[in-house]
Amino acid sequence: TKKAFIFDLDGVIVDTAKYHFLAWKKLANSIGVDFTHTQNEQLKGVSRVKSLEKILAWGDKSISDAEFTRLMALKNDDYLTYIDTMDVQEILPDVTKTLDFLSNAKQHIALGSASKNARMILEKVHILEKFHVIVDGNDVTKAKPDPEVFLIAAQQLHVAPKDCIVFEDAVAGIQAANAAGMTSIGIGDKNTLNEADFVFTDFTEISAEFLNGLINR
Ligand code: B16
Ligand code: MG
Repeated sequence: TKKAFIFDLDGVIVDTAKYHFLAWKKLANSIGVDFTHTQNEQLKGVSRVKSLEKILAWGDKSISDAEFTRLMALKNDDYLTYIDTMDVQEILPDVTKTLDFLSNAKQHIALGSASKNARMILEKVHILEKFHVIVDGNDVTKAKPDPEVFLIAAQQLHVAPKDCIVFEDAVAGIQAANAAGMTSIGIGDKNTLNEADFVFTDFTEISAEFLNGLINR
């Protein structure tokens, strides 16, 4: 049967974490809160609202709802100035090759991201049309590790969760894929992503034989 391959965006297709870092750091510093690379790592796969909540907690700050909304908008406006500079060169190694391989093998291809800017980013790097279904931060009520984002993708493609394969760089994303009953493939560090069914450093390590094995399972 035809399988569905669901890709996370940040950390899998492109490295937008570096832009999130710059925008969160500027925002945190503007309210007198420190922001480090280690903290940025902890925001991977985490929604925008949850990210600001964490930053405020780290800085021991409490603010009004109106201020919270204002800071969220400020961060996103700044983040979008970086996104605006993105082009095809920002696609991570062998991602396009993998998408094309799966497309030639007549498999379903979906995006499952926490980002509300996902469509815009895919457009900027010119791969929007490679996705049959896009589920992002605008479509979900429950963030990863809840499986909602991946289950909606499966449902829209009419593919059973057991026939879905998820590529994820965040621990919460691997947990979401596992909770959905899907095959989870970690992209990144083996120790960090040890809950995944398979882990690869990046797509250059994923062979055609491996992908065919998943397709024909
Ligand atoms: P936005 P993913 C996630 O993308 C990022 O990893 C995370 O750092 C970010 O806070 C989240 O998207 C929300 O992004 O502010 O653009 O809505 O890894 O799920 O593709
Ligand atoms: Mg990610």
